[in-house]
Amino acid sequence: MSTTVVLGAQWGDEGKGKLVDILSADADVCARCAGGNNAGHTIVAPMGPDCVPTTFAFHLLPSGLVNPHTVGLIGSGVVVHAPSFFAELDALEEQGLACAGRLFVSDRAHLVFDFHQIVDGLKEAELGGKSIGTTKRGIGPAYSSKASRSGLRVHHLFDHAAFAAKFRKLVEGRFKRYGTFEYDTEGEIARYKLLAERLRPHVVDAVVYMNAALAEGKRVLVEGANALMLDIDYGTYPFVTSSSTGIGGVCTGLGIPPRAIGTTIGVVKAYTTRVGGGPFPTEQLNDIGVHLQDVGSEYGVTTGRPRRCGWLDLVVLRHSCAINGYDALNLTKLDVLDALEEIKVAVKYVVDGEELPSFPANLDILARVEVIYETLPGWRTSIASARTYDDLPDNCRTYVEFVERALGVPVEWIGVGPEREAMIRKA
Ligand code: 2SA
Ligand code: GDP
Ligand code: MG
Repeated sequence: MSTTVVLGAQWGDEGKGKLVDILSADADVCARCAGGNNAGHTIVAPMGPDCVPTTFAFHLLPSGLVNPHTVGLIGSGVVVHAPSFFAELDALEEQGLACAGRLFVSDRAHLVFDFHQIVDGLKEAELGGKSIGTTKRGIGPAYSSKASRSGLRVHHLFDHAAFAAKFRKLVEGRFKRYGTFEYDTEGEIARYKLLAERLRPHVVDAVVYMNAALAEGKRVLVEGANALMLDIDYGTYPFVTSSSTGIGGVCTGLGIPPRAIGTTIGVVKAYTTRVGGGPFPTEQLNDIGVHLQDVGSEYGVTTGRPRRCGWLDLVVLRHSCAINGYDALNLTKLDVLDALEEIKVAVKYVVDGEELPSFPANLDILARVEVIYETLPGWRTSIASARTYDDLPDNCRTYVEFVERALGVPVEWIGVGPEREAMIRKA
């Protein structure tokens, strides 16, 4: 099967971008299926004749574009903020990545407008102390427009009069709900006339595109955005994003049948982070949390917000494995644990003296769990230069194998640093 899927297994920022970059060396197409420019995927790749390590931050565009021969496709399940599309494209070109002729977007993808972003902020303000902690990129409001069947899609851009009428109605609806806010509706309509022409050469019927690619035997890499615990159905609702970030979103977001999917790789950070609000049972609001944040440079790629940090959580990961059915795992940022004397891993949740059989749907129950940990010895040495599994110290391999055994999924990739070459391939 020619399609490989990379999905975040926790609350995001596991290091998906780095694996996508490595795998796209062998991919003809790298496709995004869900989310929007809320994502932040970092890649550190050698650029130019001197191979200078260069950091790229992708938000809406597929990270596989770092490889000059890989085509990027933004699928129908993605929500697209057109000005951000071009801002990101221009920034990549400035960094020396020529993307002309190899970036496409589905005509069925929904559009995110600036008023969605304003509404995102207003909704968060309404929630006060119970806010989601969104990226304020308009993601939730854009998916709301889509689900309530009043959204505008990429193809709508190409009938300007109809687009303008629908756009005015959409903005009016938001004014009714949130009160009139400052927004230049007519100015936006005029701006989108120009954006439509700029976007036109990138627009494709992504169903036709993907199915032709599969029929021709092209190697397709699907880049998951956000992660399973932020999934609209299976995450810690309502502290989630508004798309299907798991394996189901791959088929709906790209218009491909399940049988087209070959390998699914789950990306698992060797500890856990979360950015934004919501429950986080293994969070460490202490020196350990601060240490993980400092050593792991845990700050949002899109918003710069500090990420909350804690121990690895096998209850979360079992839930994630059950839904996404990973064939293999990429354990990332193992090097961040280098200095720790001992490392804890959550193995079960107990409520009222009883072990919970699974990750609970009800956040009130989740708030009451006692987390039971197993403690493993640290390795107290740098693994940053390890390039084979045998280079890793014994205690480090014990940690990897503990995770493998607990989840019943092989760890095939191990990240030991941000750079492309800092990845061990475990046979
Ligand atoms: P939204 O904006 O509606 O999708 O926010 C809803 C929740 O989803 C979380 N979310 C994220 N979590 C981790 N990483 C994300 N991308 C950026 C990054 C985040 C950043 O790579 O660092 O820069 O802050 C991401 N995008 C959305 C969000 O925090 C809410 O909890
Ligand atoms: P993504 O959203 O899953 O693509 O991850 P992000 O890019 O938001 O965050 C992951 C961060 O960790 C980025 O700064 C990466 O460069 C970095 N990173 C990825 N893998 C590793 C690793 O194995 N070790 C270390 N130290 N950093 C890594
Ligand atoms: Mg990220």
